[in-house]
Formats: sequence, C-alpha cells, structure tokens
Amino acid sequence: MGLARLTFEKIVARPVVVKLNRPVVAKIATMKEWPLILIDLHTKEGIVGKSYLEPYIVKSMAYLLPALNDFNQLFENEEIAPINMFEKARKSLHFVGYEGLTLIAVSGLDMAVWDALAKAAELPLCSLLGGSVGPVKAYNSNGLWLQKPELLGEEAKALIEEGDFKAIKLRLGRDNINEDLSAIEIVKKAVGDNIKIMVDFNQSLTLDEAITRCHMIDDLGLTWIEEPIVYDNLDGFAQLTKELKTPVQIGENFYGPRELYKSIQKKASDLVMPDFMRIGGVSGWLRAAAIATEAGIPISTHLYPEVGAHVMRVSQTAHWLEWQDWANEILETPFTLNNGSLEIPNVPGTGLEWNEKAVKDHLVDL
Ligand code: SMN
Ligand code: MG
Repeated sequence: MGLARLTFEKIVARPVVVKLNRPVVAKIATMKEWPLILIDLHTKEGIVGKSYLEPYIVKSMAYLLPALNDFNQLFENEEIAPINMFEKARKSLHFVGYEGLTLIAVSGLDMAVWDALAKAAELPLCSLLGGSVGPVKAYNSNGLWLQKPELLGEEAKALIEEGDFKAIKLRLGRDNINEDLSAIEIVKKAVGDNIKIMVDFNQSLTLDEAITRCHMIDDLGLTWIEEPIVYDNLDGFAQLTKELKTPVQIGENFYGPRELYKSIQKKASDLVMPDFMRIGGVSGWLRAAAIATEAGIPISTHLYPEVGAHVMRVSQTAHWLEWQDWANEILETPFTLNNGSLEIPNVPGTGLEWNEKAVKDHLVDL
C-alpha cells in the first residue's frame, strides 16, 4: 500500500491563458480569455501534487505568483500535512490580509497538497476523504451570458447536449428588465419544462432594484436567484431571502469558512456555493460544508469542477456542481460527463494531470 509520509520539496507555479469558447459577458466583466495558474507541488518522494487557480483576469496572476513561490521557503523539508500547511501558510501572509490574495494563494497550495496526499495513499481524493467514486449531479454554466435574448434558445439547447444536462445557468442584469424577462422566456421555451434554470445577476442590482426585479421573476419556477446585489450586503440578502419564494443563492465570494458561517447566521440565503480559491481549497471547503450541513443548507460548488466533484461526494447537503470546461484545454484527461453528472476518474488524487504540449502553447510571460 501507499506511502505514509511525504516531504515538501518545491512548488512550481506556471501562468497560462486559454481562450474561452463562449466569452464571459457578465455585469462584473467581459472576458475572452481565461487565466490559469498551474501549481505543481513536488515532494522528495517523487509524488507531485497538482492544482490550478483561475483568478479571472490575467493581470491578477502577477500578484499571486510571488506569494505561491514564497511558500518554497516556508515549507522547506516539511511534512506534507494539509491542515498544518493551511494554517502556517495563512498565518505567514496575514499581515498583508487574511482574505483576498492571501487566501487565494493558500487555497491553491491546499488543493495541491491534498492531491499529493491522495496520490501517496493511492486513492481518489473522494475516497481518502471518506467517500467513494461516483457521479456528481451538475448544471452547465458554460454559456448563456448577457447576449441578445434571441440568441439564447439555440445556445441553451447546445448546452444541454454537452452532457445530457438537466440544469443550466442563465445570466441576468441587462439594463432593461424586459430583456431579462425575454431571456428567461426564450430559454424556458427552448429547453422545455424538465430542465432546471438557475439565474445569476452577478451583483448587478441595488437592493431596491433587486426587490423589484426578483419579485417579477419569483413565480417563474427558477431553481435559484444568484447574487442579485453586492456580495457582502448580508442584510440585504437576508431581506430578499425572507421575501422571495425562489431560493436565494450566494457564496462564490465568501473568503473562508467563517464568512459562510456569518452569512448563515444572518440567514442571508437559502443556498450556498463556495468557490475553491476563496473558501480555502479542500480544507476550507470541508469546514464550510460541515457548517452548511449542520445548518441544513444545500451546498453547491463554484468553478473548479474537478476538485469540486471529489468534495461533493463527502458533503452531506451536496446540491449542484457547477460545470465549466474552461480548464479542459490544458488537461491531459478532461473529466467526462454522463447523464448530467460529472464522473470522477478512478485514479489516485484528484485526476488533474497537465497536457504539457498544450501548457507550452499557452504559457504566458507576465
Ligand atoms: C461567474 C463565474 C466566472 C466568471 C464570471 C462569472 C459566475 C458564476 O458568477 O457563478 O458562474
Ligand atoms: Mg455567480
């Protein structure tokens, strides 16, 4: 059986940029390309833990790489132990902020550490965490950005076909509310009654606008309404959650499990969906999922579908995995979809390996 102990050797972090097949057009930003920092955590025993970070804009990689490279000094010759390393890495950076870039760097490290450990144990990560390999119910989040409503019907159908999906996410927040209403109508008509539709405002509304607009879509049978207002207005979210029948979804901007805890205490949403680079990687997710479980709140993932699939298998209130294929371009073996679920490969670790030829083609100088 596998090795009991691993020792840190070095981190190699490489910035790559891939092209998005369907550019992101959201109220927060328009993005034609997508940055990925590929993290290889080498151990003295030869096992390499792998993870990636996707910090939205290319420039942000320039701020994150020095923090990741600094971990080389911090962990010289140390035992690979996710919880110890999470705490030590976070403390080492806390004078420049406990959240933000600090937590993003720590999250990237953490996911690579867990991958190394699972590889050493010769187990898929979900099995090391106490679960088992199996399908994870997903919705397709690969498109339906803020385009003209009449273009959305065809795209919605294509998105369903990409994995026999049973759910898709539509972005809202157009200047004219009527255009948002037609977007919903067109997509609903195109996909029929059996497909669930989530909508995401990407924080684009004031609280007053949100109260008006969310009530206008409250009877449409939507699966959730995501981030109608700025992410940290928890009182505003609590008001919307109380008033609306449709479940309110937030969480991609929680920095660490404690933010999720505070949000749940305030009854700010019906649902939560932490993002792996902000919640604290696998370690942060496990704490967050425990809090959500005990509060009885369904938990969904944000981005990072590959690592997300593993932890959803051990999250008791696991709800929906967000599927994006944005890292596929640089993966040796992209994960597969079947019947609307993401399949976890039955290999040690998370199953992330780089296609080095593709990585070479997409490496950037910052
Ligand atoms: C989102 C994700 C990535 C880029 C832009 C917007 C969105 C989501 O908030 O929830 O998928
Ligand atoms: Mg969102």
